[in-house]
Order: sequence, then C-alpha cells, then structure tokens
Amino acid sequence: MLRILNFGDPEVERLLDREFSFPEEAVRAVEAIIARVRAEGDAALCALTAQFDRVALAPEELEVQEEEITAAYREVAPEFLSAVRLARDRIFAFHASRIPDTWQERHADGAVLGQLVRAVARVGVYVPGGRARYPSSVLMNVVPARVAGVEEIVMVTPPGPAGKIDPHVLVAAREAGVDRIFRVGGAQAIAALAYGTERVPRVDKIVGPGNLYVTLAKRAVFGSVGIDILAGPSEVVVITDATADPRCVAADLLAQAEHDPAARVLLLTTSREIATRVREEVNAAFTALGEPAALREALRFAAAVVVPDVATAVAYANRFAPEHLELIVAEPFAWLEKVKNAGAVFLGNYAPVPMGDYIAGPNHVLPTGGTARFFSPLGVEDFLKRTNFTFLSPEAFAKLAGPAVLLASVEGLPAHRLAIEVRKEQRGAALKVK
Ligand code: HSO
Ligand code: ZN
Repeated sequence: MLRILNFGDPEVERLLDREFSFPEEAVRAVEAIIARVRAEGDAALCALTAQFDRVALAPEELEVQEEEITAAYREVAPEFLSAVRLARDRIFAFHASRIPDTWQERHADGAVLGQLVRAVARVGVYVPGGRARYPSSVLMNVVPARVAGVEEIVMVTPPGPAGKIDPHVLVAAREAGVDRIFRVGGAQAIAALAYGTERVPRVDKIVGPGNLYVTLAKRAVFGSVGIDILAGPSEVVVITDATADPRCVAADLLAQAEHDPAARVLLLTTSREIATRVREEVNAAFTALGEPAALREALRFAAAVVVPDVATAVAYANRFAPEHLELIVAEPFAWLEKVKNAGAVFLGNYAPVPMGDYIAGPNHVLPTGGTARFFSPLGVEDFLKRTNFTFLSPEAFAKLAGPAVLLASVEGLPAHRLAIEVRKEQRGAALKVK
C-alpha cells in the first residue's frame, strides 16, 4: 500500500506538486449564496440552512442561547472539561509569550516615528460541521484572538440534526472565550459574518477552516473583511534515520492521512529497512482500523522515500514546505537550524503531530500546499494590526523637505510639493531655512 521510492526517482519530484483548483460551478454557486444573504439577511440564512443542513430554524433560533451552553456542560465528561482547560491554558501561555507591541523611536533631530499595535475589534470564527467538527480547532482559533485583545468573538457552525450543536464544541467555545454563537454554516455563514444580517454582526476578520464552499466564500469576501489563510488538505513529512521506531512512524503517517482523502503523507528515511518496516506497520494498522475508505484514498498519495542522508531529506522538505515536519532523528535540534519552509516542526520521538494538534501549545492552524514558503501558523499577529505614526520636528522637516520636494516633482504631483513648500516658507520666515 505505502509505495517505497528512491530519492532521484522522477516520482519523488512529482510529489512536490500539490496545486488544487476551484471548480467554476462551485465559485458561481457561492457568489449566488453571498448575494442572497446580502439581499435577504436572516431570512436567507434560514432558507439556506433548511436547504443544505435540512434543519428548519426560525430567525430567532439562529443564535445559540445560554441554556443550550449550560446544558452542554452537563452532557460532556468532566475529564473532557479538564482536558479542554489544560489545552486552553497551554495554548494561551504559548501565544502570550511573544506579543508584538506598540513602539516608537525618537531621533536626534526630534522626529518621532513608530507603530501602534491594536487588536482587530470583532472576529468571526468558522467551525465546520460533520467529520471535521473539532473542539481543538475552536481553541486554536479563538485563544490567540483572546490573547490579542479582540473585543468580540462570534462563532458560526452548521446545525446538526434537530438544530443541535455538538456539546463538546459548545463547551470548548465557552472555555476559549467565544461571545456569541450562531447555528449557520457554509458560504451563507461567511457572507453573514462579512456583511452582517439583522442578527449576525458584521465582523472585521474571519478565521477557521471549512469545506470547499466555505473556502470559496472566504476568498470571495476577502477585502471587505480580513481572512486567515485558505486551508488545504493536511500534510506531514516525517524524516527519520535508522534510530526511529517503525510503529511510531507508521502511526504518525496514518494520523495525518485520516484527516482527509486528499491528505499528503510522506516518509523520508535514510534506512531502507525502516521504509520496509513502516510499510508493514502501515498495512497492519490500516487493516486493524477496519480499512476505512478515506484512509485508503489518502494512502494512494503516500510514499516512503529512501534518501542518501538526512541533509538531502531536509533539503527536499524545504522544497515541499509541508504543513507538519517531524524530525525523528538522533540530533533533531542540529537539523532544526536547516529548516527553511514548514508550518510546524516536531522534534524527536515524543512529539508526534497529534500532541501538537491538541495540547502542546503551539497553534495547529498551519499553512498547507507549500504555502509555508510565505505563510505562518495562525497566531496573535493575525488578530493585531499596525498603524504607523510620524512626528517631525522643525529641524527634521527642514532636513528632509528638499529631497521630498524633488521626489514630488519627479512624480509630477504639484500639490504634494506645495504641502511641503508652504511649510518651508513658514519655516524660512521664522528660522531662515533656505
Ligand atoms: N492536524 C490538524 C488539526 C487537528 N487534528 C484537529 C485533530 N484535530 C491540522 O492539520
Ligand atoms: Zn490532526
């Protein structure tokens, strides 16, 4: 099932290619949904929820009420609540450890230049329904916003049968600090957050993963509202030398593969024996898990590549720019320095990706599809924005006015030149600046 390839096979190069395209019909369907929500507001949300989620809601039922959240606490195991609190506190501490702050610099000539750092005022968090309804993702999206100081966090999620929302998701939302929850999903939920309806408040930024329609809707509303990165199928690249335990490696590959039939899982190992044994372990575990169809799909893209050395593996991983990179090698920290492109790196045998998915502290919302070349994990920065500020003293102005006027002339903007020159004249009269 798991293919074994040799570094240098053309197939290994082809594994780098992970372009995904957006079907034209879906793009048009999403545009129609957005237009309808903008025109009809809550009535459209209810109609589309009836159509897509098969749940009949009156507009006043769109928002989840306090009693439902209180009831959710009674439905979850106490151990779940403690686990969520531990995860939340660790995620909070990690994100609170480095927060960009307002700064300013006073120059010798009296100029003061700097940046204000302010939180985005209102954030919308999308929480998918169905297979990908993850309380852990609620924490990962909400906690950094809270750390940043976002004033209001609005969550949207598609209603399940009878309009109910998974109690684990509700508890995670409350523990993370969500302010309001609406039972609406799909492109209609994104449109509601982007433009506002009678009940759903318009937000400044939308984060959180979703299906194709949600992703397309986020892309469509971008500009009217901020969005996070567009999430693609999950990925892991595991790099091992001969010291790795094949059972552990196999489990790590399967853990990523089970997320998505389109997931990409890749082992790069210096040991052919490890490759062979990992293949056996993957096959055995696949059988033991009951041969799930989605896993079978994902394993079609999976491969174990035998590499000449760890350096070659790391260089290849830098080109792949995986969402997750595991370094299960003798000296993982020595190789960490060589990593250029990866969403998150997991070092050693005891930091499998699922520990990071849930509880270690760093965010699990990571760039996929090679976008780790230019995108970063979700973090506090995503909920902050900067405002530049400038103060010039008369001396600083006098020093810079001449070159500024010259640049204005070159750009052919006489009013720009005037805005500087009137002040030069004023200064000239007072200080005899030329
Ligand atoms: N591995 C996923 C996150 C996740 N795993 C949530 C379990 N729950 C991100 O690629
Ligand atoms: Zn995961």
